[in-house]
Amino acid sequence: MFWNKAVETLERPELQQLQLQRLQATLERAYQRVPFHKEQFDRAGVSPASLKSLSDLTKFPFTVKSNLRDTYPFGLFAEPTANVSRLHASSGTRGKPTVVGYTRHDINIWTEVCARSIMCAGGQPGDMLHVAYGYGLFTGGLGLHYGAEKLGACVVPASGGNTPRQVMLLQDFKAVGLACTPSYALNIADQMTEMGFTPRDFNLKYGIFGAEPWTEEIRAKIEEELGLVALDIYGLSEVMGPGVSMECPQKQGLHVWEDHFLPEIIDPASGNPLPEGETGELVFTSLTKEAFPVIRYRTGDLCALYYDPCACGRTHARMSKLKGRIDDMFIVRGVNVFPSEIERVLLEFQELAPHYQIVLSRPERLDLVTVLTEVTPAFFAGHIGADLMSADHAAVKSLWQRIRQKLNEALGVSIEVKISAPRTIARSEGKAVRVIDNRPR
Ligand code: DLL
Repeated sequence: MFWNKAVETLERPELQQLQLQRLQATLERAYQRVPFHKEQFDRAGVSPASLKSLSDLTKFPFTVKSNLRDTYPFGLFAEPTANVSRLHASSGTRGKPTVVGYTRHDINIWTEVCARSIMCAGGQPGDMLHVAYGYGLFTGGLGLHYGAEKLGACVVPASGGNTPRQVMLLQDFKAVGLACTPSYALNIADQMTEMGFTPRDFNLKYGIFGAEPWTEEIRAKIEEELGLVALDIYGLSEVMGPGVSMECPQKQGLHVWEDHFLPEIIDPASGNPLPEGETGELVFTSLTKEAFPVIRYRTGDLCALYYDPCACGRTHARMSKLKGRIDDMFIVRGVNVFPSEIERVLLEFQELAPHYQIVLSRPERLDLVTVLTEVTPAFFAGHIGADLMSADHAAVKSLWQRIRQKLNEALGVSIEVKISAPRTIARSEGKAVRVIDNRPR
């Protein structure tokens, strides 16, 4: 099912023609209206006229996150705030947030791509969609809310938090779609079980989960525990918010809405473009944005792009599920480790709940990585009376050894593991905090 079939199935030559026109207009807008971009273009010896074909884009300079911070709050806007109808901001772990703006036209486009995304996930006009992404400066809640309304769905603007109440609403209202982070979906599933419900007490059919990395193993858990089809949605505030790309039920990657967002994959070290199918850093140029055009924005996210049409009929490029962010990677004794690789190993263990945290410390001169895991209530109940926290307990000791061995085999380095009782690891209500970095700076 398509929200905008003509565009979503456009033949590639036509799509590329459209992209070229829009790209030329975007470069012109950025150059004329944003002093930062003019300086960057001038320094690189390019002007909007240098772009004759899509491949000329590689001559243009990148934009990076720190450029947004350095021009805080509105330095990269191409419109005065009087013409901006909405601001959003991403929290940022340190210092000031990064601020983005939308004209009315930008909001309309965002609404369109979110409507497309919901339908791509299997949503229909008339569906009830429960949106448990945060509403506020975060783009998740409001972005999908507008898209769902445009689609003709009935939106439940639950926002994040108060999980028992979310479960009650899901049960009473019988929403068919759930939109939230995958870690929050697991939290909701836990809460359902705790309140004595099974998926049959609900009416959920599909989930629109994103805003953080999640593995296929987490997908399988969510699908089993909530009884729905779990699909991946991607986006970032700088480019728009949710709805930059969306997976369809084929689960063969996320369709990038390429009539509005032009993706590239580069080698993060050299900045050179990488061929189709190779994993590298995802870079976006906006094609229709007015208030906050982005030119070759380096997302820091790692994935690959594929251009062959999908079995669903959509012709827009597909990006693979994200491997994670470049800055999420840490190095243990010279070996690069992504949290997603640890997640994959942990989820193989039936004894473990799908909640974990990775703590980085530096007790002496070497980095130490400790994975905090927790056992399922079933495992815990099976060993009642035992001091589960004690590494001497035979069942725990055996589990501990097996986890360490599997992690060692998969990652090539040894990692500390701690096992704790059910519900001891902090639950997420939005983006999960997977890595806690306690290393001295
Ligand atoms: O997270 C927008 C969003 C809201 C996307 C709701 C999907 C659903 P930011 O807060 O600016 O925007 O964070 C953007 O989150 O660069 C990725 O690192 C990460 N991210 C977003 N979607 C996914 C995903 C929103 N599906 C940053 N898989 C991005 C993995 C994701 N990581």
